[in-house]
Amino acid sequence: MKRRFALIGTGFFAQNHLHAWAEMDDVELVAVCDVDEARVAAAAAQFGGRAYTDARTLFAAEDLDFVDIATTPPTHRMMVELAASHGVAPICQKPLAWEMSDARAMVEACEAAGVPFMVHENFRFQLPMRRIKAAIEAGAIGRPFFGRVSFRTAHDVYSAQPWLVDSERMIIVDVAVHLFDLAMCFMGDPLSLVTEALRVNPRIAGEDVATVLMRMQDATCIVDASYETRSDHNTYPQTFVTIEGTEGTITLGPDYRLQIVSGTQVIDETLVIPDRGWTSEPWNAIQDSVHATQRHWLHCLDTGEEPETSGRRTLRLLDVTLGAYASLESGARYEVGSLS
Ligand code: NAD
Ligand code: 89V
Repeated sequence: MKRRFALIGTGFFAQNHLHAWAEMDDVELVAVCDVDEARVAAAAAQFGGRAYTDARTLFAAEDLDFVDIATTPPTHRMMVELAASHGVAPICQKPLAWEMSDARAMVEACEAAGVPFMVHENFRFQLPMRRIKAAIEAGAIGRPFFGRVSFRTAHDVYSAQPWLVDSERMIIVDVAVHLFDLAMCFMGDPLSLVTEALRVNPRIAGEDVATVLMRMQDATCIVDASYETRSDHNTYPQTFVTIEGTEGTITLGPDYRLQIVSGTQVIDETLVIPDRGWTSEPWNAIQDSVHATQRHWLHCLDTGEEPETSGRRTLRLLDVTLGAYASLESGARYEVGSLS
């Protein structure tokens, strides 16, 4: 049975969603939507589906099993609530929302409508991150007690995502949100955190360098991100990870070098990201994770399992993310859950 779906927001990153969906023979793209007529026409021409410029018109006209929402955060709540009101299951891009109240409303709308809801948070679905998760769950390093999840580059992110230039809140809610999810995936939920951040680039509105120290149960984890880190090797958009445990250490370094020290055993390998035909460096690991994320969504629709990044579970991630700003603004430690 093919699941019928629509994609809303045929902009920059949605191209990866569309390519990944096009690989799958158990879904049918019946419609695409964007307020930008040229963009939606191009998407329909390349990937198929009827083209709409208004989401309400689309939902009124189409019979859908799910909708893939790839717009920017200001429209996420409206789109998710619209989907839920039509009994259509939404998967929605990150960050889910810029306010907890909006995120809660989306989760409640989907639960009231009885439709599954997932956030397209794909960093945890990157191949290297699945390897790290599996090694930790297999007990390879014992109990983790220290972590660092780091994303540092001077890449010009603004050319492809110009909406980030004027975002009053930037690298924490757009990048660190991914890193918090990885830290929580590997080490569990934080109890508290403290944030330092600043703006280095005078031409943007928000913070572009941030460091967050999180306190987990019997562990600490540093999450750090920068769009102003100059080096001789631009590793954008790679994420580096260190997890230290009572029996060993896992390190993910530049260009997917993974080292697992487990007791006296050392595994050193350079991971190879599958070439999907439409993927290309430097985005290939993220593009491959888009496919994995979307396959997970379909698996959950088939089995009824709650997605790893369900809307409900993402409320905790958003509390951490917005709590990082609360700590930055107060100068004090943030007790996780205070905003929920
Ligand atoms: P974008 O601006 O390039 O694309 C968004 C599209 O949505 C635009 O074409 C816009 O016209 C359209 N749109 C806006 N309002 C609409 C409405 N009411 N109805 C229909 N269409 C509407 O943005 P982007 O850089 O592609 O980012 C989109 C989302 O993807 C953001 O939330 C961003 O954080 C996220 N993103 C995720 C990843 C990742 O998964 N790793 C990477 C980059 C961006
Ligand atoms: O994946 C993302 O959300 C992008 C990136 C952080 C890679 O620049 O915005």
